[in-house]
Amino acid sequence: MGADGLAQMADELRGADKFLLTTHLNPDGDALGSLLGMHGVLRALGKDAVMFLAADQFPLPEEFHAMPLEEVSSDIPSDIGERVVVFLDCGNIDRMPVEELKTGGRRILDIDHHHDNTRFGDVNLVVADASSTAEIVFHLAEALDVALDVAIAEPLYIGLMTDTGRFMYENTSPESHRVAARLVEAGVDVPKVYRDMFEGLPARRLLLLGRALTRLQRYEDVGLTLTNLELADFRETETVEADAEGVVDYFRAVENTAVGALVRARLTDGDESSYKVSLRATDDRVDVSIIAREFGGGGHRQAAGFFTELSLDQFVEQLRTHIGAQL
Ligand SMILES: [Mn+2]
Repeated sequence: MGADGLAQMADELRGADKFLLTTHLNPDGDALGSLLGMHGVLRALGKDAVMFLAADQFPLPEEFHAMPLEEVSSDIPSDIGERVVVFLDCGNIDRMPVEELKTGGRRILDIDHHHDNTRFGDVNLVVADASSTAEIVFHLAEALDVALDVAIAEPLYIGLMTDTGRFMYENTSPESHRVAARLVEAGVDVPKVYRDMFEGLPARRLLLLGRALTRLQRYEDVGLTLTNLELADFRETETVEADAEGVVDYFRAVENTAVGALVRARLTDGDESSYKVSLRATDDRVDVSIIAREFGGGGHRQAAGFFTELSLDQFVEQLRTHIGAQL
């Protein structure tokens, strides 16, 4: 990890007293884990840090129910003018739809691991070979001499574990295992974390997954395994968007798949004419973040997402072309 960038970011964090911490839209385990972990680090330094997520980001996905997110607020504090804004795990400032945070000459710190991060901060710590933003926050805690307690270590472990697909994806490095070991030494209750996140599923989630499984489509020519979920699927199974989390992983796991895709209707923002698309690449030749950027989204080589207003048929045609161009 670039020691200079790390030291510079540590200086920035040490040098200010009041912060607002936030992360990207549709926050995942790394977004929430690095948010909570950084909050704990700043609190240990005696700083005043508030965590912010826009109101329309709630409810958060079910698997995060055991994370202590009660202090995450949807109100911008009245003293925002005095706060340094820290974006965690956010590759692009447009993935934060709250204009108030981007304007007004605020000092912005950008801590992230997306390789296509647009360096939108006044200071950017972008470590593309870190498995997760949580891993970067761990190194910042070290640089700041903050002793890890379980309240810091557990969310960082969740960020690391989820972004590596439970230590399974290509970004799982010796370093990510070393960091995980340090977090477990700091008191993470590993079986409890996995139970909280992956067991005790509401039955409705399986009903939604069942809909997705029955609609599997295979395009052998480009190794595309795709499914779609429509508004009726969510309504009839009484599910919410967050219940679709993880569905795409079943499709990425199908044999001879280069790209697994979930194309799902959007419920929360009233934009019923568009789909949210999640792509997962399992073929080294395919970089789905390139495809996502073509559609105005972003992400990683192996996991990316975006919105589209195309019909399902039109979208599938375009997706096949984009995948074919990389094979
Ligand atoms: Mn991440």
